[in-house]
Formats: sequence, structure tokens, C-alpha cells
Amino acid sequence: KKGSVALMDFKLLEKGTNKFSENEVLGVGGFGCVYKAKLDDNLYVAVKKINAEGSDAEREFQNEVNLLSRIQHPNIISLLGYCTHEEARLLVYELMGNGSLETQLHGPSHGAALSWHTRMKIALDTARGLEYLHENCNPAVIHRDLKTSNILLDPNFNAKISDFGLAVTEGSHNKNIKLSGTLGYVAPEYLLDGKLTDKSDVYAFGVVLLELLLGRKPVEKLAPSQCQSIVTWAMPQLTDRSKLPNIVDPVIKDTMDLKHLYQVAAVAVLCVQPEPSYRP
Ligand code: ACK
Repeated sequence: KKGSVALMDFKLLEKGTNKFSENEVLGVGGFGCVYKAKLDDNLYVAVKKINAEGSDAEREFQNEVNLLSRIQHPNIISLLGYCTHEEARLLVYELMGNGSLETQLHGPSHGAALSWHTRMKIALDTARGLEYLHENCNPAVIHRDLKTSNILLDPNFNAKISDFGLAVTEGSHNKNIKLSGTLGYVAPEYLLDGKLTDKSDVYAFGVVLLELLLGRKPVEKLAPSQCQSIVTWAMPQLTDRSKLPNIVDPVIKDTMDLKHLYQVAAVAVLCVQPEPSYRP
């Protein structure tokens, strides 16, 4: 039924994906796999299968179902159904035939399918989706993880914002909730002070715009050696020196680990001060 999110039968999804066959994999994310599934003669969908080990995955699954079931907009991904079966947590979405903006820009085609007109349209679609989340939802929804891999494209390159696992409603967020997001897209005031507002999404949208324009990521993943020099350079600028011993190791071990504010504070200094000409 249009506009409602159905509790779906596991057997149906298992059959539709050929028992979650590797051949049906559309892509892989940090949470697990996304499969193409055939539910009816003519109904193809995308099924996200979350590895529900640990409470984070479970929480993100619940969050996505709760938020997306009350959201409907042409530039927000439609959640058609969900399913819980033993350890498996499944989310069923409309199929977006052109995959993510990230893969279109940085995958094998290197953005070849994306004319300037199409890029403008993708930017506008994303802005409309974001505006809807901020202005038309009550309470407003802050996505917290807007990035090119979470912008999906249909066969006509209409863009839709996806992945609401980390999204929060305005007012419900407090500083005790762990810092979430993706290095390079996280707004400086959130990264450094934990101050989260809808403007944090606007910062991330700025980074997406730059990526559309430049055809590359304004801030790349950092190699451990780069990281070491940044940490050395950034240390004098950190305010809370008592936390310094905690900073160095985790940052070098895994630059993408945003689990704790101080683990990333050093990298953040670079992240929020990229080369001046690329500054969002
Ligand atoms: O860039 P991709 O091909 O597009 O690889 C990623 C991967 O799964 C992990 O997110 C793809 N993906 C996610 N949701 C959908 C969807 N609704 N339709 C089509 N592909 C999807 C995404």
C-alpha cells in the first residue's frame, strides 16, 4: 500500500534475493550488504541486510524504521518494508537503479554519466530532500551522515537521500550521545564541541557540492603517516591537554573511527581546515 511500511515475510525476501546470493549484491556498506530482490513479477526492490551483532546495529535498524515510516518525499528514499528474523534485520527500499552518487563519481565510470546539468539537478534534489527534513518534519530531522554514498540515484538520475540509521530528531540529541558521522563531512562545531543542529547537515551538503564540482573528495582518507604529522602539528592547538594521551593511538590505528570526540580532535583540525581554496 502506498505510503505505508509493511512488516514483510522473511521467506519472501529470501526467495526474492535467491537466498541472499552473491550474484544479487548491489553493494556493501559498513552495516552489511544490499541485495537486489524480485518480489513480484514486476517489482524489484533493494534489501539491506544488517549484521545485527551488537546494540548499535539494532538501534540503527529501529531508528531507520521509526523515522522513515513517517517520512515521505520524492527526494528521500522510500522504505517499503522491514523484517526481523532471528539475527537478521532487513530493510526493504525502492530500487535505485543508478546506485550511489559516490560510486557514480568515484567508481569505474569516474563521473562520466554525470553532465553538469545532471550534477546541478542532483544538488537541487538533495537540497530539496534536506529542506524537507529540516523544515517540514516536526520535529525536524537531522540526518547526521549526509555524504555522496548516502545519496542514491534512480534510472533518470533523480537523487534521494538514504540511510537514516544515525538520524536524530531536533531536541532529542544531547551531548552524551556519541559523536557520529563521516570524517570529511562532519561540521566543525559538532566535531569539536558536540553542538549538533540542522546546520551540521548543511555543512555536509556543502562538502557534497564540492565533490560534485571537483569530482573528487575534498578531504581524503588519511594514511597513518599523514595522520602522525597532523597529530604532531595539531597537538598544540588542542585545548584539553589532559586528554592528549588518549588521542594518539586510536587516531593512528583507525583514522575513520569517530566513536570518541577526543580520538578525532587532532584529525579534525585538518579536516575543518582543508586547503584554503577547497574550504566548504
Ligand atoms: O554505490 P552503490 O552501487 O549503491 O553501492 C552502495 C551499496 O548498496 C551500499 O550502500 C547500494 N544501494 C543501497 N541502497 C540501494 C537502493 N535502494 N537501490 C540500489 N542500490 C542501493 C549503494
